[in-house]
Amino acid sequence: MREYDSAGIRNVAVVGHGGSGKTSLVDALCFAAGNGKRHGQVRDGTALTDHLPEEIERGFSISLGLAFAEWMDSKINFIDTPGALDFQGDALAGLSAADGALCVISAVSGVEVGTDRMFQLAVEREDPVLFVVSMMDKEAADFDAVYAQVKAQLTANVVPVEIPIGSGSDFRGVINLFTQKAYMYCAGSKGEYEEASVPESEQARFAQYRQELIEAISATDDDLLERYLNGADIGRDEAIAGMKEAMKRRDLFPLFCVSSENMIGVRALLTELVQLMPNAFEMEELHGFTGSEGNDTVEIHARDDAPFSAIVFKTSNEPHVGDVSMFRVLSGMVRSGDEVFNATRDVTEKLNHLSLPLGRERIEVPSLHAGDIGCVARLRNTHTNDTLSTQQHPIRLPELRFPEPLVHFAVHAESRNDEEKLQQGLHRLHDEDPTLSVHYDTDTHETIVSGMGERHLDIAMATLQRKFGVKAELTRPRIAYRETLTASASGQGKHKKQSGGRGQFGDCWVRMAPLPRGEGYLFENKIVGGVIPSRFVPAVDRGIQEAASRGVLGGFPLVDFRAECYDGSTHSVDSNEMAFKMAGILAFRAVAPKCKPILLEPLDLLEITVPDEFLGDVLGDLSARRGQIHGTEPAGDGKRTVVRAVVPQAELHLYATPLHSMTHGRATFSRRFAGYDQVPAEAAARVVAEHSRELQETS
Ligand SMILES: Nc1nc2c(ncn2[C@@H]2O[C@H](COP(=O)(O)OP(=O)(O)OP(=O)(O)O)[C@@H](O)[C@H]2O)c(=O)[nH]1
Ligand SMILES: [Mg+2]
Repeated sequence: MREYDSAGIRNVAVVGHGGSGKTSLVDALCFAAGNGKRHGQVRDGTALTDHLPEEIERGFSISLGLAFAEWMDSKINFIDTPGALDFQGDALAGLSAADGALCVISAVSGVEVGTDRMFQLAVEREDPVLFVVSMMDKEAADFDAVYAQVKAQLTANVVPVEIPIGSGSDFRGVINLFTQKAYMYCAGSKGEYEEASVPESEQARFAQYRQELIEAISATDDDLLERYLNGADIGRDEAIAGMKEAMKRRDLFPLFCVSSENMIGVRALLTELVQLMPNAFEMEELHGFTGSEGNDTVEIHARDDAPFSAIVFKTSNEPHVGDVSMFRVLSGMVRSGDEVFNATRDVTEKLNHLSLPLGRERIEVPSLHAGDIGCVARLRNTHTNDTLSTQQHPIRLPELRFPEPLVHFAVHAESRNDEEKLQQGLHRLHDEDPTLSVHYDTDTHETIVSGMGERHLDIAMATLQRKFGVKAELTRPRIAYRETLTASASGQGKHKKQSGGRGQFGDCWVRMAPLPRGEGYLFENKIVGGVIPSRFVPAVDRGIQEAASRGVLGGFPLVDFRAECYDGSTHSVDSNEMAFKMAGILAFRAVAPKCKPILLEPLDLLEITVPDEFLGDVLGDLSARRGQIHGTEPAGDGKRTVVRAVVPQAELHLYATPLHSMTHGRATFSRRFAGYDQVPAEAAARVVAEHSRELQETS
């Protein structure tokens, strides 16, 4: 394997809507370059970057996949990302490791929701983006229509650099507008082509598109524009250089076309990726933190002679191997066997068997240069988002922020003996995929697993079974209702037992009052004159807390109240802590019902970005879910509105599904816990009845 330094490396994230042909294209590109040994297919499970059993079984990508192609003295690292929204965490991670995005659009389906989303994400990251129209061999393929859609829906700055010759089963070549040549492909080969002059029949289209391209490039540069207006010709190399610079500023987005199936346009695309995508040396300098406090910043350049630094952008757990960390070297060189420093966790790690990932394969290499992407197995204490550097120059990079989870389920092992394995497995899955998270809900006593969608969690359960042998089931999570008081009252709790032998005596008077929401519980000892000996007062407190944890309305914990113990009496022989705790319980049971208790439910704050044409539907649906709209404001692009609403969690289970169908998948939302509020009386009665039935069934 040849070595490449940063000037010879391109890091390209392949993004787009689900099923647009990303994985097939990456396979075709690597096969054409000779790095893929066969022309793999998604449908028979042989595509280079779809190799997980869950991916092969379902026929789509679930996790990011890495491969590379060596072309024109350069190495192009491809990061194939999943298009499905459920797995957008990996698409984000993939973009974060790349210097440019290749956005794939199906020639049949055109611009879709996922195309829009991934394009916006790439632009937000200030990456150059190159569009590819895929599946040109399909019968309904329509290059011109897709071009028009991109222009209307994504960016007016798109311009074709290649146009197809023929379409559907007649798609047989491409015309490159830089070289002004036609490339006619020989079907069934490794994508070899013959160069020819532009056929007579295509001359008119060619002339029109060529003019459009040269005008577009000239318009981005004053010198070029002046020469163009003076009638000078813009040469091939000048046009390419102009396009590359314009792409870096996101002033232009070139458009290409391919058929991965028939290997047409694939080689031409490799050439253009080398020519137009920035190499790793051109990476914008990054800023990392140094120093023990992490408050000094340092510039990071992709130079081999700089101190080593790398960012781990993905971890995957492989059977018989363990955790494999995939990282991008940001600066410096690293050799197999080097000891490096993980400044994020303050541990040293040894990088044994440095490798280059190529689909499921890993090719061992003696060293990696700045700018390259590599992987290493079995780091002891390194996770996704950690920065690796050296003890002499410790560096940390800002963490990539993953989206908040959108759906929550309770998870149970089918067999009770597997509970521990389930917990371990779930935590391993979280290490692989930060958008999947796990926590134990102490209110409802359930383990909650959260993710980006139903399918995300279903597939996580399949992975759990395959990798950790645990069969688990997902159920709708219980809602963590609570109770609280709305009025003050006082009363007595007296525990007295005299049944032969030593008796029990505890007696207290307690006043209870509501506290503001979120204040919890406060106990005040107002006993004067020792009517209850001070050693027994804490027992009253404990009794009240124990009773409060079981509530008064429906068995939910009662919170946000103050209890004041202000009177009582004692017995010189029969009083003890147990008896006063009982008295506390009895006082709570006597007083709390008099304090007008109410039921509280947890609420989430939703932030929904919705295209204006669906705003009415979304608002109507929110009010049907008992949501309170806190505000609406136009999103930056003038076509969408951001809605903020507070909605009871009980009304939000799987909200992603109805929102998706109401808006044809064009709305996005985030949610986070926003606090508790009173449940309206009618709904409260229903909840209480249901809960007491459940309690009876389980007791
Ligand atoms: N005829 C034809 N079919 C193609 C071509 N490229 C991809 N396909 C088929 O389209 C389907 C989707 O292709 P993938 O490569 O899996 O698409 P993807 O973008 O990776 O999809 P996700 O991983 O779900 O985001 C598969 O069945 C492919 O065989 C092509 O050039 N021609
Ligand atoms: Mg795929």
